[in-house]
Amino acid sequence: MKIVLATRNRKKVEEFQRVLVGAPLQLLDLRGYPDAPEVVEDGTTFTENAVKKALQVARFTGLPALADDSGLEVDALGRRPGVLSARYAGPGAKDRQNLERVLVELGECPELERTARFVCVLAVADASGQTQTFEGVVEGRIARTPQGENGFGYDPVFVPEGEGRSFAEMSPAEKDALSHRGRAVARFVAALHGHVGPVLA
Ligand code: ITT
Repeated sequence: MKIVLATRNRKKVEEFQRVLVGAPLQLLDLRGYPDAPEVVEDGTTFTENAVKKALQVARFTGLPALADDSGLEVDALGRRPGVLSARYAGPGAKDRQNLERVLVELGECPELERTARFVCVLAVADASGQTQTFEGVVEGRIARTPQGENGFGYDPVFVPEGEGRSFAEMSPAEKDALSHRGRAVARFVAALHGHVGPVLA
């Protein structure tokens, strides 16, 4: 089955290509559709935004589409940045600026209160408008300073539960095995193999 990855984030595309190796899918991405419209992410939940992205790309391309809406929820910040993760420091903000804003807002917040989680909602849609979603979550905490060079986004400050290293200090395979995206993709692949649900039937 051909499926279009409905994301403009190159790092997400790389992660999908890694974790979907071996799945019975031919992965296409938006580089092949330069005129695909920009999706306005105005939903208040990851699910709303993921479904919107997948539907718009499926309708535009006429092919099934797989979208990811994801982000970081920091408990001491009332679960922000959440759906605003990509633009927490303002429109067009760079990953480093977003991460610095989280660190500044947390300030001297003690270790035990620096709990956080990454959430990923994957939405699959087909051109007829049917959708399915799959969620993955990884619990962890926010480090005091950025550590490591791998990954993207908030990886240098996110330390998964039970680990001493940030995602950015792990190899890609180590991150994939623990990550919110890895977990959501595992659920998607299980459904694919079981041929369950409207889109994957
Ligand atoms: P698309 O909408 O085109 O997929 P995006 O980067 O705008 O790309 P989102 O709206 O889903 O995607 O925002 C997700 C943001 O959450 C992302 O830019 C990072 O800042 C953060 N994020 C998500 N997954 C992450 C991960 O695995 N590691 C680090 N940060 C992550």
